[in-house]
Amino acid sequence: MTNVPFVGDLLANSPTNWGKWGDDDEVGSLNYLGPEQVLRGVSQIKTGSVFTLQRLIGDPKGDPVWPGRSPAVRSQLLDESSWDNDDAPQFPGGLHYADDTINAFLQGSTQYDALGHVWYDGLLWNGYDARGTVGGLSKASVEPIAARGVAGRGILLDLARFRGKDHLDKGETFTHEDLVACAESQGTPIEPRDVLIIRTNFLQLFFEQGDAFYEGFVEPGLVYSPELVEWFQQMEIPNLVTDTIANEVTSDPASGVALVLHNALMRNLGVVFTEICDLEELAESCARDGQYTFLYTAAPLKIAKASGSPVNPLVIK
Ligand code: UVW
Repeated sequence: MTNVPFVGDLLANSPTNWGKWGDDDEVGSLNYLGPEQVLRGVSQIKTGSVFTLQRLIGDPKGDPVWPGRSPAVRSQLLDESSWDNDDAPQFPGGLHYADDTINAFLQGSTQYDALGHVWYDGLLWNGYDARGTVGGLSKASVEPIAARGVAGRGILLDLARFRGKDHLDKGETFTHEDLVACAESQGTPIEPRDVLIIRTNFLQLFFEQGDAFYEGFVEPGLVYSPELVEWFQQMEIPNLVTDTIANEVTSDPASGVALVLHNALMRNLGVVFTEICDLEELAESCARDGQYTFLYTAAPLKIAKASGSPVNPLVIK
């Protein structure tokens, strides 16, 4: 641990998009998704097939979450048994109904991260003061992302299939060059402003291994390099979507720094992160018909001051 550099030193010369969309901006690279990008996404629709990318909350087989977080707990407050006695609410005409609550980490299921979710050096996206996160994010919360919504051309990059595997392995890394090669092998190159949707199928191991899944927890994923950060900036990538818990290799193999890309891409470039997606049905469909691009849409929940929000992204092919 002592030899691990401070992330701010590692990223000292890393580019930022701070100020690019004004001093008040809170949605970062989503600004790249204007009306023409929405129409470019719509132009990919060929058959009208719809795919939802959210994982089930309350899956009987378990909910994969970042270590230290716990899955959502849903509680039933009212059901038919509530009327077995006289203490249930009574309504004229005999109405009965079900009510329930959910107690959940906002980052404990398929989710959008707010741009203010991570930081270093006391500054978050666009240079906002990290003290503004105390008691809730006063800047760069998920609320402005939820208010604008996300729509554009999405491209599935099936890294597991590209590498001829069922799923990527613990700590397995890939670069932007691998993403480009994967897209070429699928027959459709990545274009500027594409929403990148990366399939590793790593979470299959969560369902196969149970508790052992968390032993020596290191997810596979994109690995930091200055060239990768530059590529994301030049390609004007608005949104990085994956089927892993944290969208990148957990610990940078070269430096040991945790979640470097959260800072290099999210904090510095304003690339919005979407995590813990279920891409299996979409990937099967893409492999079957060879169509890897589509309309991608998502609307996280409007939660004031929140650092993230559950979401059920929608893909239409
Ligand atoms: C952390 O930032 C720790 O996790 P995530 O982005 O997966 O919510």
